[in-house]
Amino acid sequence: MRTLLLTGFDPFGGQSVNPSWEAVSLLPEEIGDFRLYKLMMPTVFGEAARSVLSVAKELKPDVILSVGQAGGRNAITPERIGINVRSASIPDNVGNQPVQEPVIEGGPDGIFSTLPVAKMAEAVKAAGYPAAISNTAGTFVCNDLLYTLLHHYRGTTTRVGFVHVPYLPEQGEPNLSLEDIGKALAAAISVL
Ligand code: PCA
Repeated sequence: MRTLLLTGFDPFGGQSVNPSWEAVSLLPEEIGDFRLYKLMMPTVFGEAARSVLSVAKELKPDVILSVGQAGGRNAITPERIGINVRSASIPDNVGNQPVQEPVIEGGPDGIFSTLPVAKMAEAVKAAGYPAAISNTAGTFVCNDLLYTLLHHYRGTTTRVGFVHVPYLPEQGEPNLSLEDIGKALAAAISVL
C-alpha cells in the first residue's frame, strides 16, 4: 500500500470549527491503495509546515495532501501553485501577522503542486460535487504550508498538494455539508 499524509487545520479567525480537519478526521483509514495518516495542524505561520515535516520525516509518505478552509468559495478547489509570499489580513492563532514577507528567503516566486489538480477536480465533479482548479492559495497560512512543503520536496518522489474547501453550513454561505466535503475529498484522493 502507499502512504498518504493527510492534514487539516484547527479553527482560526474566531471560528469554532474548521471544515478541513472535520472532514479529514471523518475519512476512512484506507482509500484505494492508500493508507491514510491524519494530522491536525495549528493555523500558525511556519509551525504548520514544521509539524508536517517532523511527522513526514518518520512516516516517509508517498503523498502529502493538505486541506484548508476557504470561506467564500463554493467549490472544492485543488490549488495549482504555492507562492513565496506571506501577507496576512488577520493574525494567525498565535498573533503573527506578517505583511509582504517571503515564505523562504531567496526561494523561487512560485512552485507548482506536484499533484494532478485537473484530474482531482474532474474526479470531484464526477462524484457529484462542485470543484474547480484554484490558481491561488492566498498568502496566509495555507499558502505558507503549501509553498514550504513543495520547496522541501522539490526533486524528490514525494508528491505534495493542497485542497481548499468551503465553509460548513453553520459558518455561513456559501457552504457544503461535512458529509459532502468528506466524500469529495475521498473522490480527489482516489485519483492520486
Ligand atoms: N485556511 C487558512 C489557514 C487555515 C485554513 O484552514 C488559509 O486559507 O490560509
